[in-house]
Amino acid sequence: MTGLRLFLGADHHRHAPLIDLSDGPPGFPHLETPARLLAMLEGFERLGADIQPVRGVSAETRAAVAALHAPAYLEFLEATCRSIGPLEAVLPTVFGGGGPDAPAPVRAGRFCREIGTPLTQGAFEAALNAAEAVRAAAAAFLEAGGDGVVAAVRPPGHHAGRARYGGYCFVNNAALAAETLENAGRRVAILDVDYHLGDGTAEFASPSRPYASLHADPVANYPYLDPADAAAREGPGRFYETVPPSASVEAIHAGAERLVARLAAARPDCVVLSLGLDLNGADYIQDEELSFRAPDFEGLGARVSALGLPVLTVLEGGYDVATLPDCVTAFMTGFRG
Ligand code: OKP
Ligand code: ZN
Repeated sequence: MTGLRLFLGADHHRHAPLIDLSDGPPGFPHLETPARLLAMLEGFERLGADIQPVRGVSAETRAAVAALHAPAYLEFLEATCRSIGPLEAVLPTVFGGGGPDAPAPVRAGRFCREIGTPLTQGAFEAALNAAEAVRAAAAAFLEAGGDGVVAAVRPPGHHAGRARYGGYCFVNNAALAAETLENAGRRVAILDVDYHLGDGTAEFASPSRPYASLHADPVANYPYLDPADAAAREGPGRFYETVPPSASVEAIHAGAERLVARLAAARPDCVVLSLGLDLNGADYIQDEELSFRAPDFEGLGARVSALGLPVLTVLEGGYDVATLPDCVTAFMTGFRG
């Protein structure tokens, strides 16, 4: 597959959480690992992609992240990560309490609503480096157009809100990509095909920056939203397609087709694709196991390409390391023909 250009957040391994307490104690080996990005890269390598490693973070990217997220939130992340030793982690212990001088785990509960996302020494560094790779990808996309540009990054971003982290995410990479393209005068829509609703990205959506998401029920699955929470429902600039646990592969493809048509009707001139590969029913992340499997991503990619618009891709979830390469090749085959 020619012309496929990846911008790799090469410092991603600085964040390697060990224990995943998402389902409570005793926890399981954390799913959001460096190995999962390597597995996705393996898929892109099979497709002959040109992989450009991006290292560190520039002052421009820091400023762009500061324009996207709340100052107090970024200060908390930076200071807390600086205080963490190697192999240590910070998880929230108290939710919504404590003052500015409270211990880090208490402060964490002001910015996070769950205990599955450990802050590690390198979490902020890795998230900023992902942002750097996203901005490099956006610059290449603005220059070349087309749909061959991918930001190959972790940690993922679509659960990160303006002032909150969680769901393995710290900086909203898709919103950052959208903002970068908008600053260059583009009209951007965000399409998210991860198994999970991107509640963080939903926070950054508006009628002028529509967000369309295909996902499992966000009340029965992470982010386990309160049904009264607006993010759980469609609204101005938010288009949702919920996949029931019993959905056939054909029904999932049809859902993607409807969603793409609705997003295209909002008339963006380009699309940021949040590409999660965890619709794969072999993925341990699923609370409601779908019948969808790696080869079925080809049909999903084909539905996305029906947008007929230039697409800048940003990677999100996908945790089944054994089948991730096949998920990537299948999706890209359908997507790029
Ligand atoms: C991040 B992304 C369910 C565990 C859920 C958190 C999931 C975060 C998903 N048994 N843990 O959207 O892929
Ligand atoms: Zn996901």
